[in-house]
Amino acid sequence: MKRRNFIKNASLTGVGLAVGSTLNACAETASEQTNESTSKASLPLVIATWDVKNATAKAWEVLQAGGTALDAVEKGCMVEEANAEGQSVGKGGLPDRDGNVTLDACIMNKEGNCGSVVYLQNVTHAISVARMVMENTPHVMLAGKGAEQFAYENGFQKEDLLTEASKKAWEEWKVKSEYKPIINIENHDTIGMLAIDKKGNISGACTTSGLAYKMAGRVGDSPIIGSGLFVDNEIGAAVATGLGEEVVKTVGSFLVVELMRQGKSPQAACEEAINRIVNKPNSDYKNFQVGYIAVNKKGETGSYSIHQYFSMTKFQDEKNENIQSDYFIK
Ligand code: SD4
Repeated sequence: MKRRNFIKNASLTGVGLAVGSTLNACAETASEQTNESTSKASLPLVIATWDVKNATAKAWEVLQAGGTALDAVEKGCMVEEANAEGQSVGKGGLPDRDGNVTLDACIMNKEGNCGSVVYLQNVTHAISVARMVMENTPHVMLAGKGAEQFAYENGFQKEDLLTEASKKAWEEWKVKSEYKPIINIENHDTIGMLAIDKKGNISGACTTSGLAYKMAGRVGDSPIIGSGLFVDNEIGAAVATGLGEEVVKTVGSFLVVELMRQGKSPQAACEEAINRIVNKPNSDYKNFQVGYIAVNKKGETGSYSIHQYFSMTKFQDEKNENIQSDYFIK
């Protein structure tokens, strides 16, 4: 067994996990690209925040055809971005308090490379622009006009993202509200997706229109690597949804992955990351939502949120299901 793989397996077995699969791994001829410690029966798999069966089905199609986890999460997120009926991400996303739809997205691959766009306007597929930032620039993040210009230079079309339905919702909110952004508990504005491909490699993506009716210029956790999303191909990946300010303050997705590195299951790691938010002095957690989903290198998954209004969609073993997540406030 190669030294690199020995170290990788040792980190998984350090707390007594995966002994059987480690032995199997040692018996295999290891390729640097293949994850020997993952149970073959469970691969590939894709999970996503919220009830997004069409998006996970698209990712699954890519994975089943032998595609990479990176292609799967990008193509999966694009389904929701293109869905103008959904008022969460991409086209049709709810605008900021001035009526402008501004998108944030990021993507991370098995090598630990990442790309991100913040405050992107007039371009539906923020996740694909984020991927281009990762692959075609020396940078990790482009913002605002620069991101938009970069998108046009790479063939993306200019589109009006504010649909009639979202405009109407915003106009109604203006009349009723105290001009505050809506704190997301029961609805969502984001899709986060994590996949493991047939080779055992992990990638993740996160795309959002951000908090509905946010202040102009506001950026949340979703495009911030380590907060909204983190992938470590040796350990696992995590992605967040909910009130981005709280996720950023605890660097939530990085925390979940680091807790898995220390031996916690994805479920226990998500729970601990939520506990960090809830247990902060004077935490106002009863009035906001945060949820995490996570996957480890073995293909085990977990999800946890503060409130019950959260679920995870999972496509694995030919089954595409939406699973109610466990939650903190019972
Ligand atoms: C944000 N985390 O911009 C996003 C919003 C979200 O479900 O996830 N809504 O803070």
